[in-house]
Amino acid sequence: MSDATVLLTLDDGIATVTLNRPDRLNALTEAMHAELAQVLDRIELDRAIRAVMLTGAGRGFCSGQDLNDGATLERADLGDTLERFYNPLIRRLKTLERPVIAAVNGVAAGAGANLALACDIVIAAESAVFVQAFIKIGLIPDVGGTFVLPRLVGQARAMGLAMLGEEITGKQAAEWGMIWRAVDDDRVMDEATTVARQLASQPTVALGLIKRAIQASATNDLHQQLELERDLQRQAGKTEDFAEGVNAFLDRRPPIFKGR
Ligand code: T3D
Repeated sequence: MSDATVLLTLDDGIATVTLNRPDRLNALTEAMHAELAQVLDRIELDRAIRAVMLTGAGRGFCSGQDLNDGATLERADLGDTLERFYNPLIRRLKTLERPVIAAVNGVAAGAGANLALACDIVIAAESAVFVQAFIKIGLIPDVGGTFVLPRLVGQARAMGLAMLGEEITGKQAAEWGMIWRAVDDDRVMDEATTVARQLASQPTVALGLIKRAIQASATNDLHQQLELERDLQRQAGKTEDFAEGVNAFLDRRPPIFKGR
């Protein structure tokens, strides 16, 4: 059994990152943030990795900030924690030029919920729980929650989730459009792996550009977005995978994308 609080396995172009403090439902500590940052360094540098899967060991996905971790209560400035650990983590996931799939195997609370929602595709067990637990300890949703929630589920539901701190299941999250899909509890890893495999065989550069375009649409107007699409499509059109896609279509054969 590994002592590492974050595990990384590489298989056929897929990096699986497992938060590994199951007895604390994978609550995040400073040490864990440091390990996670190292794992992301490695993923960023390895171009053979074409999809990333994030999940939790044991029965939880992630219960947010570890409320026992050292200085949490004495710390005068929680903004400092966000600035040093959480905000860089979310920025890295958002700018990683590879698709990131969250396999939400169980409870995702507080920062853990919003960490999942920062991933590009979220697949959850039907009985998994998403909870904006912050208000229960006198905090506001962070880790991007106040940005992403109203965009995913609308202001009314975002307000309810944030202010009431009610739990919703993976099934409900999928029905609300908060996540991509909820599946039977025992199928969550299989489903996420299937999606990861599919993404790992897709044109990786285009997937990275899709991330950029869809994120930019949150703040761009239509004219800015049209210009951005022009610029990004120009890049996509210069890839080997675009040439392969067109040739494969004309040859009536399945394309073999190399991710470049
Ligand atoms: O610097 C900063 O702090 C700013 C950043 C803040 C970001 C945040 O994430 S704030 C929100 C922090 N998270 C929470 O408030 C969630 C706390 N946990 C819970 O509400 C519940 O544990 C859950 C709803 C997640 C799950 O409930 P349940 O009944 O399934 O499990 P449990 O029995 O409560 O938890 C199992 C164990 O994990 C338990 O330990 P024990 O009794 O077996 O020794 C519990 O104390 C521990 N645990 C769960 N969450 C955390 C935790 N320990 C430390 N920190 C946690 N967040």
